[in-house]
Parts: sequence; structure tokens; C-alpha cells
Amino acid sequence: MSVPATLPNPLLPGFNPDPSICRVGDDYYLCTSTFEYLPGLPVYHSTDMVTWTQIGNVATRTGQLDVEKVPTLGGAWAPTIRHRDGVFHVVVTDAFGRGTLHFTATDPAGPWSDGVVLEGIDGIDPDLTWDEDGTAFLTFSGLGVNPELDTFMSHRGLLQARVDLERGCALEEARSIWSGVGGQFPEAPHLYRIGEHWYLVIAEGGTERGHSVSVARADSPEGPFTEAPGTPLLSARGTNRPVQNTGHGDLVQTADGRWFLVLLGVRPRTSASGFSALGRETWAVPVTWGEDGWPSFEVVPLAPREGGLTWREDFTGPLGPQWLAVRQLPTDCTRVGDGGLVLTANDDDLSGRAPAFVGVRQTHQTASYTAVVDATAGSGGLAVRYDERYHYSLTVEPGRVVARGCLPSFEQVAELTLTGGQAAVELELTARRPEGDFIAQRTCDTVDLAVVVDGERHVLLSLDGRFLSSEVAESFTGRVVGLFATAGEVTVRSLSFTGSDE
Ligand code: 6LW
Repeated sequence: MSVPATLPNPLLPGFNPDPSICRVGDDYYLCTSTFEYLPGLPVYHSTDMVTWTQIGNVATRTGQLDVEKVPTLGGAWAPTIRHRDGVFHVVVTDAFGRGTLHFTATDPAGPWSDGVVLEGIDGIDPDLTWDEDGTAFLTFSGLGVNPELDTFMSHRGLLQARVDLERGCALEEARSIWSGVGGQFPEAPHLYRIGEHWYLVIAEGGTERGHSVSVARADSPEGPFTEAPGTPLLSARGTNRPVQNTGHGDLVQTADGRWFLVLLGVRPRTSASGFSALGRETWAVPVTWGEDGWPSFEVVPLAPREGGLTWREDFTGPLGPQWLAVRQLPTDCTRVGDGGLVLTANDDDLSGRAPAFVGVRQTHQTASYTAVVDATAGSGGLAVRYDERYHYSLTVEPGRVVARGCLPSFEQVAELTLTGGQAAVELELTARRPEGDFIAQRTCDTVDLAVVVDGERHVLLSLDGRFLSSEVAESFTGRVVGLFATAGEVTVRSLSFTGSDE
């Protein structure tokens, strides 16, 4: 199928930051960051770059990533996915965990290898490419994220080393290469042989409002690189565009020879200085190559797929690849049976490091989730989390439902007594456009926590959504909405979703 001239944007809604893309024939594969969540590193597939299906995850087994111990913000940072001679490769940083890892697979849906640590590579955002002789180059950002090294949290600019992928090691001391035009945090390097040049595409300015894409080129993969006139060539900084923080780009050539750049961005709902509930998502723009051999990128448009989305999960079989758990696999705290999804509580609640929680990325700004929860054998319910510090939840406990808005050093609680002795309780979590005067509307959304009893909807709390946003939580991920248990076992009979970008 052919790729249209313009694509829906966001391309992958919901928290899908640091996208990397490759093409094999008429098939496109995309991989994004997942930090402390498992399974890690989703692999999406498309044949037209419009419709994407998650076909699996790179990290589906304990040990591939060492996320059990990583702090929030750590874990799977910034993969690069490439294909060569029938083998798919993903290089990625397990930040504060195993370090720089190299995974391989012959089937991108998996299984993927256990992941080999690339010794001698100390940094983030690894990119993998090969020269004409088959020599593998790893180009990366020299931000130290290994707490055991003296480079920890120092930044040495962009670095590069030849690597032996079979032995899992650098073949030389990493050398400095072009690191942009002065923006902070030069990172996300991707190196390509295009025509007679080696092009280096990087991010600089930081992943917030100053983010940008810069380009340079050289006659050799090692440089010296000459930057494009006018670089950075893409940024939303200083503008009131609806898509902000644009940067961290990866180029792909379509089967018919055209070029696109996939990249990350956020969509603050009210203004460029607003709050982005969904975190950093994946976007895509067409690329035009000038007579001078330099690329130019179109402005990233906000053009969500029309019609919204509705789905219902009745938990009659294994959870799909889109389901996430925190520092553990979904199967470590859930099983399917007894008429639904059974969650078994552990010692953590939602403020803990590894709660008995499984969820999916919030993909739409206006969204409603309805869960039917049987908590006769425990306590638990429905929640939206950004991380263990920022989460809103509805918990069914014996004889009552408790709504909680949890922030660092603040908590708001409301409850509803259940008198009907019903086994299953209908919980509803809704993110909607904020109401009220001008200042009241200067947030991303209002989150209603409600219970439906005998068909009557009781809203227990209506909370400002700005605290569960990229700009406030600053924990690199995005909202994940899901189910949890805090005592005993909880059976969720169904979870329904309706979303739109109205
Ligand atoms: C990613 C890097 C970044 O490795 O944040 O701020 C890291 N920019 O490119 C995680 O997304």
C-alpha cells in the first residue's frame, strides 16, 4: 500500500516518545521508549504509515531490561530499530539499569534476544549503522546514566565508536563528533548514508519547549560534519503552535522514494505554555530534499484521526501487547479467569514502586473509561497514573468506594457508601475539557472520578488534570489508565473506552 502525502498526527497517540522507524520492502516498523514499564519497547507495524498495529514488544521477559530496580524516569530510553541482512536490530539504553543494550530478532513481532550489553559504551540514545564494508558504528549521546561510573550525569556531547555486535563491545575509545549548534543536551543522533553523503540528524535544546532537530553531513561516517545552513531545521520553540517540544527525529524513505521524519512532540491543550496530559507522542512530517542536498521539514501539524475510538475488553483471553505494568510484567500480578481479569495485590499501592496495576496508554484528550469491578475478595479498582507520585483512582473497598487524587504532599479523598451489597461495581474515570472561566480553563482537562449505582452516576471527585501532565510530573512517560488491586484479589469483568480529540 502506498504512503499518502500527509499522515495523521499524532501518528502514534499516547505516550510513545523517542520514536525510531525502519522500512523492509513495503513494511514499516516503529519502536518507542517505555522507561519503567514492562513489557518494554513496543514494536508497531504498518504498510502505509497511516494504520499502525502493535505486533509485540522487544522486552517481554524478565531480565531483558533491569527495570525492577530503576528509578522513575529510568529504564528503556530511546531505541533505534534497524534491519540488515534479514535481522532486526534494536539498540537502546536501559538507563540506571543494564546500560546500552543490543537486541536482535528475525521476526519483529518477537521473540527478541535477551539483549547484550555493549561494553565500552557509556551514554544514551544509541544509533546503529553500518558502512559499506559492514563495519558497525554506534553513535550516541554522552550523558552518563550509569551511577557506578564517574561520568554519571555529566554530558560529553555526541560520541561515536565502532562496535563488534557479536562480541558486544566497542572496538575503540569513543570519539567526539559534531554536537549541534549550541543547544543543551545534544542527543538522539541518527546516522544515514544518503547519496554521496553521511547525514547526521540529532536533537538539541532539551526535550521540553526548546527541543529541535539539527542536521549535518560528512563524506565519512566519522565526520568531520558540516551543519546545514539555518540549522536547527525543525523546532516549535517560541511559537504558539499546537504541537510543541518537537524533536528526536528519525528519517525513513518510503518504498516509492519519498522521505518522512518521525519525531516526538506534545500537544498542550490550551496554549503552547499549557499542559500535555498524554505525554510525548509520535508524530511524522514529510521531508523535502533541496538542490543543495539538505533536507527541509514541514511544520508538525495537529491532525488527529477523525471519529475518535471506542473499544471494550472483556478479559476472555491473554492481555494484548499494549497492556503495561510497572517494573513487572502484567502476568506477574494478573491472570485471566473467574469471569474476568483477576489482579492479585502485593505490598504496594499506587504510590509504591511496583503496584499490582495493569493499564494502557491514554490515547485521546477527551476519554472515558468504565470498569466493572468485583471486589468481594479484596480491594482495588480503576486509576490513571503518571507515576507513583501523581495518580487519581477509584478503589472499591468493603461497603464503599473511595476516590483519591494523589499528588506529592497533597491528597484529596471522597467516598460513597455502598448499600446494595452488589458484587460488581461500575467505576467511571473521565477526562474532559475543563469548564469555568478563562483562568479555570487554562489546564489540559478535568478528571471526573465517578461510580454508577443502579444506573445513577455519582461523581465523587472532579480533579484538575494539569498535575498528571508531562510538564508537571516530568517523568518522561505519559498517562496510563488501568486496573489495580491493593488488597486480596479483585476481578475486573470489563473495561470500556470511548475517546476523542474534541
Ligand atoms: C531520551 C533523550 C531525551 O533518551 O530523554 O530529553 C530521554 N531527551 O533523547 C528519554 O526520553
